[in-house]
Amino acid sequence: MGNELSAVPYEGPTDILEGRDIASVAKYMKSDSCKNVFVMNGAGVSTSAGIPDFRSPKTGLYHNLERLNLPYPEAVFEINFFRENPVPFYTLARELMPGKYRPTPTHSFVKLLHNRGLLRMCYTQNIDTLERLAGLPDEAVVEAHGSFANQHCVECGSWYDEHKLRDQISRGEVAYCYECGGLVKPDIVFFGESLPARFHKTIGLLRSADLLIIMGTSLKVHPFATLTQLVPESCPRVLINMDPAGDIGTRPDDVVLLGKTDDVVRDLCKELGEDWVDELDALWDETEKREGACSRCREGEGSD
Ligand code: CNA
Repeated sequence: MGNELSAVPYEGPTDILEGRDIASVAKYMKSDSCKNVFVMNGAGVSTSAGIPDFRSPKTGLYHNLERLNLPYPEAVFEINFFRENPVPFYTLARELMPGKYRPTPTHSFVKLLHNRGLLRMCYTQNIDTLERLAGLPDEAVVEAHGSFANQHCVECGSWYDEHKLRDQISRGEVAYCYECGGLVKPDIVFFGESLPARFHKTIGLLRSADLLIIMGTSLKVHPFATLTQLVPESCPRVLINMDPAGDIGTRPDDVVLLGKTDDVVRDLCKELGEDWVDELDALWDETEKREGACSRCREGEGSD
């Protein structure tokens, strides 16, 4: 946490884009110069699915955690606090657990980038697995803060059954390891834990970025937020968010598009062409059929 950069907006001419607006971004995306697009997602891409983010005033999780009796809001995602008192996390997990939520049009936009052969990698801070439910293959996503897709004992590392944990979470019961009796938690990354190896292995790819699209994040959690610094200086960075974030706006080809991600990506698709809008709608329609399934159920290995 912390280390925010002070953002002094750049007001000089652009280098790569014609302008710092949505039409210029679309024009660049259609050009031969834009082949490797990277996406960074935060909680704001999932709020329209009904999943609260952390920091939005009134609706964010941190605002609504009083009932959990925490010493401070971040404690719910701290491994040492979890070892002492797992109940607040399990209470929250019941609300956040995947299977209840449908991907948003913003998730379908990322799938559309993939279908068009533009997406090189989608880095997400979200633990809701909605990128996968939108149809992105595993190799196109890095779940930088882990997900509910796997679960292990925090003491001995033994695997725990996904369906059993889901049942226990939905009943408000804490799960304990079959092997050593330690606490079980989904493989989501808590403050104080390392990010998955795949995050570290893939971040070098950002050096090849022609475009970085950052959506629905306050860019306050590190090291995730530092990904914005790893693309070349010449790579346009586009922030789609309700509020300004990080240092986006300080480089000549930074574009800040303030608004709801679902609305802005639709406007961007309109600029890209009618076929983009049609495909976006079709991809989002498909997500309705996938709603409500957990990963094993989708693969036909079990039932909810
Ligand atoms: P955050 O700090 O709560 O910031 C969210 C940002 O999104 C804010 O700047 C909001 O203004 C903005 N926002 C909210 N709704 C919209 C919208 N519809 N359109 C555009 N912008 C919007 O969340 P971050 O992701 O930056 O923080 C990182 C944390 C949040 C990670 O560790 C996640 O694990 C964690 N988180 C994940 C989920 C999830 O999986 N869906 C939910 C809540 C928190």
